[in-house]
Amino acid sequence: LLDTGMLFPRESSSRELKELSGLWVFRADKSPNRNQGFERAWYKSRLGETGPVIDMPVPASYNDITQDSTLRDFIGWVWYEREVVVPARWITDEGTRVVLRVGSAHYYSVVWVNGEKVTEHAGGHLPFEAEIGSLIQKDRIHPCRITIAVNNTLTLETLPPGTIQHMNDPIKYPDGYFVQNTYFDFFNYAGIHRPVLLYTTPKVYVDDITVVTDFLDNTGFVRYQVSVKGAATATLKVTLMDKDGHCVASSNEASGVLKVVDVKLWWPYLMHENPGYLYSMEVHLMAADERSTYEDVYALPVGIRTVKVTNTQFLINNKPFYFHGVNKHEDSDIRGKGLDWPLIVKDFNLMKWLGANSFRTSHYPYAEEILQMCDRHGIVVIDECPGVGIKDIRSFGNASLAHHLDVMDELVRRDKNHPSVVMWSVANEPAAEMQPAALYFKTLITHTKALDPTRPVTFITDSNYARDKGWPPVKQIVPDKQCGSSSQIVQAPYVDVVCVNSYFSWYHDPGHLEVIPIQLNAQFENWYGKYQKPIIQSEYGADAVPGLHSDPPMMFTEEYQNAVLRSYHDIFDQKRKQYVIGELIWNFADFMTAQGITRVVGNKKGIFTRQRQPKAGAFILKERYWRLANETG
Ligand code: GCB
Repeated sequence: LLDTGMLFPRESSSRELKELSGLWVFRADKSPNRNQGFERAWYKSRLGETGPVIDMPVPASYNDITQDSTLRDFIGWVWYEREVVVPARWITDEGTRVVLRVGSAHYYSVVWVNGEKVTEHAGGHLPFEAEIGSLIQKDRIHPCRITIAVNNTLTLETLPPGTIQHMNDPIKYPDGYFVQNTYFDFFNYAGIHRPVLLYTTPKVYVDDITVVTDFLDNTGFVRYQVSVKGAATATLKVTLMDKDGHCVASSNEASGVLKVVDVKLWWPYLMHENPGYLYSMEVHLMAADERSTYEDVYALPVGIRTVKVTNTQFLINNKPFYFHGVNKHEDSDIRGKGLDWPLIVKDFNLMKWLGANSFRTSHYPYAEEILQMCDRHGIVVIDECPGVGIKDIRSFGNASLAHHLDVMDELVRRDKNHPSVVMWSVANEPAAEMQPAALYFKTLITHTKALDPTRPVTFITDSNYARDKGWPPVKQIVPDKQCGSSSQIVQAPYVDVVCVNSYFSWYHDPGHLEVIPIQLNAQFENWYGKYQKPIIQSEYGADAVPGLHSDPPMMFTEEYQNAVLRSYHDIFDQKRKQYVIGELIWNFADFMTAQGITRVVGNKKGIFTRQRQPKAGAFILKERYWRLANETG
């Protein structure tokens, strides 16, 4: 288990922050073995001295920034570099810790400062950091040079998994030709996707805070634990402030329970007139050693709420919560998966316009900045790890499982304190019927519950018990030759909520809208009949090319998307009074995919275009979600 915290970097009276967003120097290593950068130690001098460089914005995916298709589809190492002028006091004050933090870089990263390696990290959607104070203090060089090499190659041991296929036929392919295969449809955008920061803390500092909340009648309880690094003993003062800055509870202990009288609970959007209420937990640390005294201050937003699951309901603050929401992607024109504030705020405005109260972070952890918005606006989140496309039996191996467990550690460590996060999703559409899946998911889900006993855990399935009755699988993206004869969904017993994706009248029975009611009805009854657990329709939808029309509806038109939505909604309405606890449309917006014969410049199942303009389906959903909000909260 991880033994350090990963608190979001915040300024305070004891912490400074320097954001390194903007233009970096960049080069893709296009040498035949893609390894020249390491062989020639590009990190030792300025990147511009070892070859040609171009401007590259950070944060952004590099793929769509230039006109060069070989960069868009590049596989291998790319190199980023930036020089930073560090404030003199960071260098001269030995009581200061300087940390370099990368919000996320896809997929494998190695980081150097002034030519010395400071860290490396596997995984594309979670932050990592390195303490660099001693290094810059040693060199006493003000402009410090940060070099980050990032490799987007996916293998059977990465998450998500992928394979590199070498095409050795000289009649068909150039010498050394290879491609990256993936088992998911979104484009494998790469680069430095989230902000890179330098921040400081004192040498003795608040390393981590964990809060778990509860309430009884009008009293709220905040069980907390603060961990301190850098000294054996420190004096702490923990103060919980309400929105108006009044202290509502305090303590001098490193762990304990804060009692809040007349508690204001954190409520989801549309469930309460004041959703997303946040207290601020201010942790004030004081310590001293023979050399100096240290003071650290960190303020954590805290929402007080509970989450429980029964066999028919999902309860937030003991009230039934119905997920009427969306699945998203971090995806947009030009910047790819790069964090972009205008896009984030626009998406929140669209979700509110729609009456959406929730989303799933399909299919990887989203930026912390997005979760902070969810906390403040009361948008409920199913937090998914990058376990998407686990379709190859080799991905169930020990090394893959070990990495998957590590990723869950990192995810829970990062997101555990967000009130908006109400459930963890450990995977999307794994090949659940393969023999090793049972032990794999049992281990993974047990591990996740040990990391966080307070939230339900799920994985998302595209399988259907109706298969046992001779039906075809709901959908098959990858022809699965290793699939055993059993269609048991072996890991289902371990989840708290059954989340099912289905695309009736699309991936099979294409064009046959009339099959939706019978097939959807059977899907729900079979799953509930088998497990008596509440069900979320975690994906459904149809591609619609904006502006394409036909009546009677035909596939790919806006009318067909409308018809699919309406037909699903009729069944949801019958079942939501029983055990269906949510519906998440696939997808909020059109998104880029790899090129292929089923995708016309991307996946068009959005109810908004990639530019965030509504298709006809958005209006159907808007009307429905506002009606549901009035009926169910
Ligand atoms: C799914 C996947 C999602 C795809 C979607 C589709 O089941 O979970 O990642 O984009 O289907 O449109 O094929």
